[in-house]
Amino acid sequence: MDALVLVDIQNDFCPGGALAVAGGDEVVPVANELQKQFDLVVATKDWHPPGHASFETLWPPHCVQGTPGAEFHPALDTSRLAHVFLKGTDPAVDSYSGFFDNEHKLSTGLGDYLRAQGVTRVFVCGLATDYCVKFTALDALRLGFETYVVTDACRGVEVNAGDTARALGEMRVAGAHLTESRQVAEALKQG
Ligand code: VGL
Ligand code: ZN
Repeated sequence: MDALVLVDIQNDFCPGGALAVAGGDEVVPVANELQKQFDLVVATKDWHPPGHASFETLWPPHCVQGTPGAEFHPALDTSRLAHVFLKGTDPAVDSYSGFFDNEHKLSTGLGDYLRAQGVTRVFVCGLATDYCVKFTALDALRLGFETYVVTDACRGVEVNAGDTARALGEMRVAGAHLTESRQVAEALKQG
């Protein structure tokens, strides 16, 4: 069984949002097309309480629970999402991965959910390549899922120039397949 995992395709990570990723909204049509090829699609949401620890250090306040910035991009097709996993809900610990918090203590339930559905391969895309997509893909690999990253359905924050390319390299070295959306149909056939 294959699953598509849509990472944090939320308003605050799109142009005009609180932590905008350049071209973040461009992943939306690609993600919508990709969804049609999967029987199982899940999504994550960055879902911080007000005053989250990360707002004092690394990031401006973003994806605050219940605010418009935390909603999915309005053009994202959410009608086929089997489940939405919330991350970053602990006020003190951040969670870049869709599977675990950054201390690897708290699970979102995504891993168990995918296993229970008989998933062996995951295709990951969304925002941002160099943070949440990267850590989601690395955890998927660590949990034993064959992991594909659909690169044209991802965009990076690029706090430092080159972060996106470096992140893709790290994922590849860790065992992820980097693929483009037009190649996904072929990869699925080879299941
Ligand atoms: C993210 C920074 C802070 C992400 C979330 O979704 O990549 N990045 N919170
Ligand atoms: Zn966040």
